[in-house]
Amino acid sequence: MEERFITLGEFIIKKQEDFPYSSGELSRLMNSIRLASKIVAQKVNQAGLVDINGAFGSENIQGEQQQKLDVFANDVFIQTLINREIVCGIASEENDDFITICGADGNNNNKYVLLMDPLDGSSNIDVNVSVGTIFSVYRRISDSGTPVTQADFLQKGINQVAAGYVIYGSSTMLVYTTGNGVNGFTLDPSLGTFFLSHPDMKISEDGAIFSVNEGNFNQFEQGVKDYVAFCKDDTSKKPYSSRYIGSLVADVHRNILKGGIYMYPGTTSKPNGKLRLLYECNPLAMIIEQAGGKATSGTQRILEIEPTELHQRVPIFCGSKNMVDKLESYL
Ligand code: AHM
Ligand code: MG
Repeated sequence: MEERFITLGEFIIKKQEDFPYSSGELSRLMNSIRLASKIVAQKVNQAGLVDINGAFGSENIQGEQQQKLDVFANDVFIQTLINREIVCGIASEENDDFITICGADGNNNNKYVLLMDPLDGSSNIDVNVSVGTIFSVYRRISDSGTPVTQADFLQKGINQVAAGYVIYGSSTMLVYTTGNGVNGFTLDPSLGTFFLSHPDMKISEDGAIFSVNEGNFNQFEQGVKDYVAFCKDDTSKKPYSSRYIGSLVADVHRNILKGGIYMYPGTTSKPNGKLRLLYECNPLAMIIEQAGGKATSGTQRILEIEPTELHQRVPIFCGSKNMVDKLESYL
């Protein structure tokens, strides 16, 4: 079969065959994410009908409560994983605390935990702009058979076994890595099947796009201000293009494909910025590094930060390697 016709399901099986002694748990986990993302994609595509059906979070004309989409996405991912008894714990940006999962027999024998932002950028739904799901998988460090602990989730990003995102855009795409390159799959909605569309994704070393919320400019540290000024400098060459969707997955996905830098720096009012280390920064940093790029907090490689709390925030600068190097030279 030619490569362009490989489905995500086939790809997952093939990956497992490369490791004949694997238990297949990670494959089953990826298959669950594949299923959940198709369900969420279908719902996101109906979002434009909310004026007819009743806005998410409000009552519809039948007097039924419409579930908010980010809550819906959270429930779908959690339920899919619980039903298939694949992970021993889940932490979500939507939940204050992590969830412990036991099998039907009450055992906690599964070895992976999943962390996720089930619907990032959900405020963009109302204006028909791309949103995404971000996920991150770790091997538990507590003993198999015991309930998971917070320490299972507070691991450095370098320990990730897999990471990825789903972008619900003009097409739905699932992009993921298991630490051996990055592959992207596009959903054919007529078949409900993801096909390998972007094998071995690489981000170029140089890029011409910078993505940052310049509304916060006055609150950036001087080095970030100077780097933004460098990006706009047209005296020696064409200035870089500014592109900021305000939907993290979409901004990062574009920069991976086109070359660029994404920045969410600290500000005077929010010194650690806005984005969460465990649900957003670590998985995207793994993807970017696996694609040949770089991700830093400005002082440290994102993947080497020791997490201290589930909802911890960190500044992030990520994308094309030479652009991130240049940014660092200003800090
Ligand atoms: P959310 O997790 O509450 O959806 O917020 C995260 C989003 C990202 O998708 C995006 O990059 C960022 O917030 C935009 O923030 P801002 O509007 O401050 O630029
Ligand atoms: Mg988010």
